[in-house]
Amino acid sequence: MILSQTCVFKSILQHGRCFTRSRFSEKALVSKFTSAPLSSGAIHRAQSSFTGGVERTLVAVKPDGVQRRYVGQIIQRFEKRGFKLVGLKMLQASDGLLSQHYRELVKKPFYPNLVDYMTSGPVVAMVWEGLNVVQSSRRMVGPTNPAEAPAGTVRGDLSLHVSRNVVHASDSVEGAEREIQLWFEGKELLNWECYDHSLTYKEDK
Ligand code: IDP
Ligand code: MG
Repeated sequence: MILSQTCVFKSILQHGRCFTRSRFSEKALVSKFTSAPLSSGAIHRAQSSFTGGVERTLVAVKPDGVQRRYVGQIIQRFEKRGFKLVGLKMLQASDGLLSQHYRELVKKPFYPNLVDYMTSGPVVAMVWEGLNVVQSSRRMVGPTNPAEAPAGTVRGDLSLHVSRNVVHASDSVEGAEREIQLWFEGKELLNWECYDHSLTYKEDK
């Protein structure tokens, strides 16, 4: 098993080397794995040759999603769509973090229950990057109330009740930037180049 994994890994490395010696040289690869500053839209646009619409968003698998072992499925949906994972961690959210994250909701009657829910177990927080990722991920996640969420959305497929809706996704570009800064340190976000970039994007001339 270990031997075959090693072989596959070696073959990927060898393939990467001969296929893309100039574009993906080891030196270039290493230089791409630097940590990204948080407000790094401009940096990303500079590194990519397409312009506009490249965003980052915060997606978090909430404690019910983690307990129900949906982390892998949720990650897979974003990977399959073509988005790039640039940050990932599991953490126990604190009351303080949540009061900032949900600052518009602190006066709502359901807020205490929301905090109990969100602190009931670990959360898996992620930052995804790509074209229009904020709006697209909201559509992939579905409406807040799973009863209204269409089949095919994360909430529509995996949840039933508004107080246990499995996943969070930022609702605007500005909100995403604020939330990413709240949940991640700059050094926890990686700038890296996807080998399949040209298969998912039409590059500007
Ligand atoms: P969103 O997660 O779709 O952006 P928000 O309105 O920002 O929805 O609410 C944040 C979270 O608060 C929801 O995902 C859900 O967990 C919880 N929540 C919102 N409305 C209610 C409610 O009426 N009852 C219980 N929990 C709610
Ligand atoms: Mg929200």
